[in-house]
Amino acid sequence: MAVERTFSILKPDATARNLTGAVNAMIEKAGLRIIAQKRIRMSRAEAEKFYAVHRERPFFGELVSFMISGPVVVQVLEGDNAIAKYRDLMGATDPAKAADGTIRKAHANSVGENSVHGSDAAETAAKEIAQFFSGNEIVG
Ligand code: FUP
Repeated sequence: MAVERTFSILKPDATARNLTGAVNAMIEKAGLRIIAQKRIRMSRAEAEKFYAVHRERPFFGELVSFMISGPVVVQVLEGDNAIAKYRDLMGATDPAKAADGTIRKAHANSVGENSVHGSDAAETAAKEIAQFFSGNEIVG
């Protein structure tokens, strides 16, 4: 299995409830290594750029407002098959549909306030990591 890197965000609903450590424990228990991490306040421009793929969707405005409503923790995760592994660990977008043992089942409030983001493919992972981290901030 290939060692991959993926981009993760602990969203404002997670930081507001002091869940950074609880989510990180689930990430590490799943065998993923947190090889870069910082707590930031996203600007509106950064959030709009990050979610540009969703700009025509009806929830875009609400999504951007939520992502800038409080601190987020941006991360780079590394491990075997990291992209799919983290998507599995996150669970379904809607926490009501998320499987037991997933981050969203355990912690998410709603489809919008769903605690975590994870890249969906290798190309998006590379692009998302590059938006928030420079090479010397990533220590594998
Ligand atoms: P996911 O890949 O599971 O994070 O989900 P999507 O890429 O489909 O959606 C990105 C974000 O848009 C979600 F995390 C939350 C938000 N969203 C909504 O607010 N409403 C929706 O109906 C779908 C997504």
